[in-house]
Amino acid sequence: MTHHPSTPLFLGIDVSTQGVKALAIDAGRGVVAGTAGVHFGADLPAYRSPHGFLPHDDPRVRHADPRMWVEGVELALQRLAAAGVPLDQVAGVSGSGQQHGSVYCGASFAELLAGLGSHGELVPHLAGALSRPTSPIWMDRSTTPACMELQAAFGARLQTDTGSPAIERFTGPQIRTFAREQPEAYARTATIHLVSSFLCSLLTGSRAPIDYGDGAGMNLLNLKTLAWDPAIAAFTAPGLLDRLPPCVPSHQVAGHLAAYWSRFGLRPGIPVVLWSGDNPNSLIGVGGGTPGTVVVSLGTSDTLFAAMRDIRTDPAGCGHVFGNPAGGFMSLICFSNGSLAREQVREQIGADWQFFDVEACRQTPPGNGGKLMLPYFVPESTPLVLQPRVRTTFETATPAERVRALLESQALSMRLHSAWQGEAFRRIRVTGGASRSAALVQILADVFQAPVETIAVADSAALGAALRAAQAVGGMAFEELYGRFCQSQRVVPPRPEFRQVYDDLLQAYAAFERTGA
Ligand code: XUL
Repeated sequence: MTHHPSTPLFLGIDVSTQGVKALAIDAGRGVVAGTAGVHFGADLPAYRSPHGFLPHDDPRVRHADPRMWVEGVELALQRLAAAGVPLDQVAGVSGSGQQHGSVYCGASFAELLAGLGSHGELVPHLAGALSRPTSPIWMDRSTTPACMELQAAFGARLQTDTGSPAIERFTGPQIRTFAREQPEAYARTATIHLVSSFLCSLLTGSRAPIDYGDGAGMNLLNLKTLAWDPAIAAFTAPGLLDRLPPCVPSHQVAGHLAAYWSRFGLRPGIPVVLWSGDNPNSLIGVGGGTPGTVVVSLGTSDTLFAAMRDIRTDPAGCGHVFGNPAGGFMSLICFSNGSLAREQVREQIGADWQFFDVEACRQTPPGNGGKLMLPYFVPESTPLVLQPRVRTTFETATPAERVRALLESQALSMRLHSAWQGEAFRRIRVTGGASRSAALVQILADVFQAPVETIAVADSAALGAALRAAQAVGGMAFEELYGRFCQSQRVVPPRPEFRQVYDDLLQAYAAFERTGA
């Protein structure tokens, strides 16, 4: 169906692990004008990356070919135009990249950008402009020695100043590892980009800055000064500060769309707003950019993120702090055993989802007689548990009690491990597959004593990028945009009569986790 916009369109492009999503919004009318997707494995098989990364003998090594991301963006734009979205009506564009991944550009990358389009297709010229042919992505776990060295050199300051302790997938440890293992290639590197700033540079035809949202996922940005930390950068790799683009607020215009992109129907010269990471973009895409809302995404692993007014860091070292594209900061806490654990328990008791999501909690009371479970079927990030192991406070339990023990423990863990933010959560927004579970939604409301809103925002990162473009270029307020694009479907209120039950159970859970995790 052809879309006839009455107001300008804004475009969000999300380059994630598995593929690319392009999404155009008519911000004035509050409608999504169209979306198009590309799956790297299925649509770009020549890159031999069925899951978005290159196979490697060492399972800790996870790299992707950055040309695949660019080709994915081009194909997504073609498909969006083919779907009838009038790309010539787009007035501003922004994007989202999987976080932490880094792209190593040689000196000729600047020339490639300056002459964008004068040599025809972009992708065939990219390889010659890179000093490292592949990019480590967030799934890479091969940098433990670099993390230990950073930690030994800076101790607690690393976390209090950059928002996270040294983390394998974060860009600083990745850069340190590369500079040491391939010093010549590092010496040939003129600029190190994140996935987000790399693609933004290709759109504008000039070196794009990194935004505070994605920049905070590098173990390099000092959140107190909002500048690269000179001492940490110098320790990470020689001459690193000269190789990093500046880090600036997310709402800045990076530049104007290069003429190259007119081949897809876009108007050259439209403003390109800085790209950011997928999690900061999702915060905006689900309407969570204002402090007071906590967003819980219930997927294979569960993630919890929330806007924060001031910088605070997790004393346990599990949660991360990134820049919030709407201003201030945001948390990101990952619970690895999310639906993964829910699936395991459901299989163990041989129940269907109707029983798991509804019946089990009808048959059992809130508090469950103190039955709790530490459901570490795989290694857990929050709290940090390296050896997977499931523990319970009980020896025998009915299937229904087991389900409640799992769900209550998961919700209590979220409350316990997000308390460091010091934010009173006035509402919880849930997304993801398991938000269909009536039981889990009610338990979250009761445990946090806050209303839970279910939202049906598909493609939250791409939508967040489009909303950011509308805010920065179209001059619309985020609150207004949230009202138009991020409405809740259902609101489940907390039941005050169970406040005490869960305050008490939280203490019991914390004690059990301390001894059992
Ligand atoms: C966040 C993280 C992932 C990536 C890819 O720290 O590693 O969420 O951003 O989605």
